Amino acid sequence: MMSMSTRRIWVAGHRGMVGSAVTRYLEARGDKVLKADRSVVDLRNQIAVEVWLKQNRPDAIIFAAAKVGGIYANDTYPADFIYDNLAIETNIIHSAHAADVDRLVFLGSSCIYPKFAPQPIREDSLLTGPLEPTNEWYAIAKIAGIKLCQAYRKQYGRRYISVMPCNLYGPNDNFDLQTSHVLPALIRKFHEAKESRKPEVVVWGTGTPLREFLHVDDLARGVVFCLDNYDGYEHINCGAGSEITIRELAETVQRAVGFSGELVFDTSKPDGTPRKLMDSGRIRALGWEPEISLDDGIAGSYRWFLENKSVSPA
Ligand code: GFB
Repeated sequence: MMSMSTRRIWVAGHRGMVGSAVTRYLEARGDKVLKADRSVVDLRNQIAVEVWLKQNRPDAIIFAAAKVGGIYANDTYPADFIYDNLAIETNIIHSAHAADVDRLVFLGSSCIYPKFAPQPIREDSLLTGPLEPTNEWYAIAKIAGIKLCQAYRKQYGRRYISVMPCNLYGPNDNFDLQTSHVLPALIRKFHEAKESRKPEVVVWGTGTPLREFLHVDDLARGVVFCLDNYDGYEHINCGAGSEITIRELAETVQRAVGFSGELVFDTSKPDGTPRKLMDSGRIRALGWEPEISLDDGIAGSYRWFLENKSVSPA
């Protein structure tokens, strides 16, 4: 294990929801976080990434940079999701090796697993069946990221690992109604309906899909925990361990926001995968577990939205 006080860690994607949570956590522990703004390094540009990494030579990389979005964004911009993510992954992982960075934690998503994988989904379900069509472009890119880490481990002995989170939420989430994930979208919809005294809020799909939600601060602890304690070839799941239907989630957000109108389900919108609860037994056996309940996390996210909504896109 590296010395805690002297580590210089590059958090790629430090402005995003995951990267900013990891940065907060590392800095609170006394680690030195290296940051590269988009204006300095476009992560899709191979030369820019290679030059920056050779100049800065971090002790480790937390790879939280990605093109991300909810079900509509994934389904509508497949080229952006597959191209941007593949480019960012090949550039960072290859350049990390070229700059002799020996430790890297790549972050994926539970959508890498087959649409109808046995639940709860174990790590060895990867590549055992067809993917969910609304996000297969993103999923294929994330599977490629796992395989890149494994390839550089197999060929060069690099200690590159991959962590798969479930659906995430928290500070710095994207609250744009077209491109966001369900939880921030619902916070915004219920808040705006309450403010303008609308009689109803529209929830996409049937409300029956099940999702597993983890607060991003719990994930940040999990990622750094894996940096310090996990060095396996196989990726490792990091989830909350419980699931909730979209209808139950909508009712929970409704209560947190204090909206008294009706829920209307727009079944012309896709449901996506019916269920994706991960088996996080391996990371729990190593010693990590989530600490933030969904109720507390949603209340905190609503507060964050109220304090920051002027900077969120309409
Ligand atoms: O969070 P979400 O966009 O992503 O949608 P996925 C989850 C579920 O919530 C779907 C429903 O069944 C949506 O139809 N939903 C209801 C809504 N109302 C809304 C709404 O207002 N906005 C949104 N966005 N959804 C994503 C993948 O899948 O999950 C990504 O596309 C990634 O690749 C991410 O894996 C974690 O859970 O369906």
